[in-house]
Amino acid sequence: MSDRQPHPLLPTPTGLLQIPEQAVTAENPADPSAGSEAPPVFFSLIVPTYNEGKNVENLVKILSDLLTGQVPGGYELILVDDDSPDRTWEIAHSLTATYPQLQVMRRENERGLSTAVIRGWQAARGEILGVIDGDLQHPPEVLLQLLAAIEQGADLAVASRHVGGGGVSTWSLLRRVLSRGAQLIGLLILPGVVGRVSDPMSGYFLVRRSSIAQRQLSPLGYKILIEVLGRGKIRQLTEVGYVFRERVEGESKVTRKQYIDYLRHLVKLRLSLGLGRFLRFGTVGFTGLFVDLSIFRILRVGSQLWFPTLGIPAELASAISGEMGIINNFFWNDLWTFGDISRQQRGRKQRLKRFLKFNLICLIGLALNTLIFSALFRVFHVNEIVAKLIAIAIVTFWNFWINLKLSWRVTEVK
Ligand SMILES: Nc1nc2c(ncn2[C@@H]2O[C@H](COP(=O)(O)OP(=O)(O)O)[C@@H](O)[C@H]2O)c(=O)[nH]1
Ligand SMILES: [Mg+2]
Repeated sequence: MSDRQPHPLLPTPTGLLQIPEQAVTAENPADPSAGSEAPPVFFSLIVPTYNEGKNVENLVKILSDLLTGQVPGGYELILVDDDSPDRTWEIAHSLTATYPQLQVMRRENERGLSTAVIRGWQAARGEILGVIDGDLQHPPEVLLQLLAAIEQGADLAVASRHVGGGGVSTWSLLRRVLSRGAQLIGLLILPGVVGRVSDPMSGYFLVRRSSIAQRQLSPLGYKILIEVLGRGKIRQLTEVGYVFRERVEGESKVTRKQYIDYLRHLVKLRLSLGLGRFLRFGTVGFTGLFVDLSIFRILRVGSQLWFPTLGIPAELASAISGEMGIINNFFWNDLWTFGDISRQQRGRKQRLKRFLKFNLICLIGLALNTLIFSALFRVFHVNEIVAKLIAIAIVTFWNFWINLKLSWRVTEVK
């Protein structure tokens, strides 16, 4: 034990959840009257805790052994505890005498993992801001790889369970399915945000202060990474694989509420980021459905009126009306859904190329639709309307991605 005095507790920032452009340092104190003497550092790592009393000493020791001397420019650990009944904050506070790079914030007026992380970042002195769980489920060694990625220019370095070297140790099938299901829902609601990383649920990452400073953050629940991806300015992104370890001490705080908060968070972000490309695509799809059905009806009824002896066979009518639907969808998608991209690929030839690709993709989509429908309906005996809806949902998603990647390919833009 050292004979140093423990630091005072860090005051909890209040007001908006916004990270200052300039770190809180001696020259730039959060509260000028407080007379902070702390120098700036390169890296600030936040550890959110709630009832982690049994983990905290071990964690601080491991992190300090790992990082001390390894971070040019220095680092700090900020433990943000929500006034845990097991007094995690008090245990951590007593460690600050031994570990001068450790700071402790005891939050008494706010709750929740994501806001705890942001409050920690607001008080941080670093240029690089990070977060790691306080229960040792995130292997600390990976921090060195994350730091290296940042040094190589990444704005955001994410520890991921779903890239090479990553995994989830001994999760049950149900837990894996739930986790992937949550990811899929995220992809549907916020493809441009959730689709940027393989593991959007990760709570282990580093981000440049400059990428998130001055942005008004307002997360809900657990998934702070989604907030950072959604509202930050992240140009370069690197993922590093890690295996999510089992908990040895303490217990998980995840309850059903976190799943609901996650959904609410997705919707909230979606609304504040505006109607995304995918929703525009879905809306256009609806108009196409209307065009297809109306023309089909007109052709069938009309053919009986005009050519009572000949008639237009149902298949022919369906093919014609289907193609009209496709043309309708192309028109609106080119103008609206992908308008920003098509305006950069002008010219009739370019447009025709996009149209032909779109057509082809829609036809493949139709085949896929029929296949999925038939499998669900005949093999799994799903109700036919439900089977149809599932098939439409999957194919819409597929159509969207393939069209984004092929028909309106961004890389073609110089
Ligand atoms: N400050 C704070 N930390 C929290 C809260 N909920 C969870 N944590 C911490 O966040 C980390 C991850 O939580 P955990 O319950 O282990 O999530 P899981 O690993 O997904 O089961 C742990 O360090 C928890 O102590 C909270 O409401 N406030
Ligand atoms: Mg955990």
